[in-house]
Amino acid sequence: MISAAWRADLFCRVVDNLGDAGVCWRLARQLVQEHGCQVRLVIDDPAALQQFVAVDPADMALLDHGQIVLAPWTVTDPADLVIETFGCDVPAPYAEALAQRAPQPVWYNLEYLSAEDWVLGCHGLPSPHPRLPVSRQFFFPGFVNGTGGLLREAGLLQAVAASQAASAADLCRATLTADRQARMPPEDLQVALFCYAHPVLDQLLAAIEAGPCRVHCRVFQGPAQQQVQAWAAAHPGHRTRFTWLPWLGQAAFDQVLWDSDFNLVRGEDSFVRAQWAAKPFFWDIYPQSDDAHLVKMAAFLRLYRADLPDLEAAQALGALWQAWVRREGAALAVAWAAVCRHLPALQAKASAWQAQLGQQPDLLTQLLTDAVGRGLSGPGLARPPR
Ligand code: TRH
Repeated sequence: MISAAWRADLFCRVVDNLGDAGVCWRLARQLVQEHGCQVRLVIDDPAALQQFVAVDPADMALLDHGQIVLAPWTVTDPADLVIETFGCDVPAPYAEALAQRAPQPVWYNLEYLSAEDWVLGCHGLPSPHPRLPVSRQFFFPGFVNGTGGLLREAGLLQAVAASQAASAADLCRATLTADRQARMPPEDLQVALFCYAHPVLDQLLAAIEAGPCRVHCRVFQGPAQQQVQAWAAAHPGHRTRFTWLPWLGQAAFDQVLWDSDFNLVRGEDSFVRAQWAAKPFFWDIYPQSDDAHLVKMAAFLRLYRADLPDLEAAQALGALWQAWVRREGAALAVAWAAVCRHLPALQAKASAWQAQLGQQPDLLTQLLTDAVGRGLSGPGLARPPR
């Protein structure tokens, strides 16, 4: 662990939804909790944090104790470490102050996550300022060595394993004792659903209803929850059981993914958390106007399925993702049934993939190691050991 008392400025522009704020909040929290940084989260729409920060007392404490300070986009006094996320560009007066500051802050542009090959060539490249004598570094998250890795808090994998072992033991006890009725029937497949409102979501629900597994579906807040509720109301005899989740803090959000057998996730942050959950999943990738998301999804699938020994399982998973993204309702039903049949192989893959990703140093460790190499230091602060 690199420990420090650096001041870090994290810049976040909320484009839409929750992911921009979600990634930044996780990063801010990790900078504080694992690296002793004082973090200023410069965010143009702090309301985007409301839903998941305000409901978690531990997260609120970080704000109440001033360990994470929310700041408007007008700040002009740069910290020791500056991270702008997703190409959001710091304000011009801030960049000017940054160029003049001695010692000069270490400045990163933390980019979007992609499994595409070009990421390897771009990660770590400098991006000189067009006007000022200062340069920032591109920092690309990724799944393979040579990229910046993924956000992963210290002890995360151990926490996932302990939690999953405990619920497996609980379930086992519940099937053996009289409190069985209070619990999920063990034959129910636990599905967590966090997707965008989607044209074939109704068909997916119909496929789940008709599929080989009986499902208990926990549906996160958001427009998809309303869509699923409308579907459930229109199908009063449905056998699928639904739980409508309230807004959860990120820790509780993660826990739902850990506790499920299959996760439907979206965007970027929940996509990563599903991989740490080590459960089969499918990705409602954020749609882009030029269909760039299709290329991005194909790159991830190529990597994820590369060493899946069970070819039929690999095909089933790919067919499900493709049917969803291409909005092919009929293919979706076939693919869902196939995925259910191949769940053991897909579960084994999800566990192996999590372990493989866990070999990489986490994103923040990589970023701070790089920053220390570039002379990250704070005025009056001891330079930390390397
Ligand atoms: O919300 P997303 O779709 O986010 C994004 C943004 O749209 C962004 O503009 C785009 O660039 C990016 O996708 C690709 O999905 P994501 O990334 O999974 O973020 C959701 C966050 O919300 C995640 O941090 C988990 C959090 N969350 C909770 O903590 N509790 C909840 O109850 C819910 C529903 C979400």
